[in-house]
Amino acid sequence: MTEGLGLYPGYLDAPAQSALLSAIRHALSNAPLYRPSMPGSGKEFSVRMSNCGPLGWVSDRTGYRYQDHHPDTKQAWPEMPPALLKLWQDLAGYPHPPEACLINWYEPGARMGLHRDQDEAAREAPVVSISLGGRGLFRIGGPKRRDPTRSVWLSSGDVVILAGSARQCYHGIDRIDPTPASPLVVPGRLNLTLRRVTQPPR
Ligand code: MD6
Ligand code: FE
Repeated sequence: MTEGLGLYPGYLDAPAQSALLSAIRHALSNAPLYRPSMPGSGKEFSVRMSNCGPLGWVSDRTGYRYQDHHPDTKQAWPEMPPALLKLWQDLAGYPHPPEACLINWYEPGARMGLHRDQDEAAREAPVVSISLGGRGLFRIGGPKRRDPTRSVWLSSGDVVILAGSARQCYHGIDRIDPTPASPLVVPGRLNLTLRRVTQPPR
């Protein structure tokens, strides 16, 4: 067991998933998915990304960072849907609102290598993740890359929280089940991760 890992299978019911999908589609109509690239090599990610909220996580040749605008359109990120603020309030156990919602889109065949979320100054805040559509095989290990890992399929409506020591653990998505799953009509998976980025005022 990993201290601080919270798994909430089926946290969002079908109507809540559909409503959230509509809100995310609306955000993506203003802030289209783009294909980020790796710092240094410039190799493209297989996952496409966008964000909503005051800040968004981006990656390009020059590095990983949070910024307040879309890298292609240069427009401010769209507002965070109220349903996501509510979900964070209900689950995060953290007294300040999230500032970024990273939107990841996986086509079948896309994956996300083992990584740690480390670009946030508010390191004691959890990261809350919500899955929609096709299943994804989530793998989580320990604080060192070589630590043993375990895997769990994440389905539409599932929520994962990385808090406490789990917040520092390596994790990734090995593969996507190509079977189309509601509320999406196409094969693929959406994942939303809510983050507090800046240190709250004190
Ligand atoms: C994904 N998730 O589920 C990738 N990060 O597509 C993450 O990278 C992640 O699920 C931090 C906390 C929870 C996560
Ligand atoms: Fe992550």
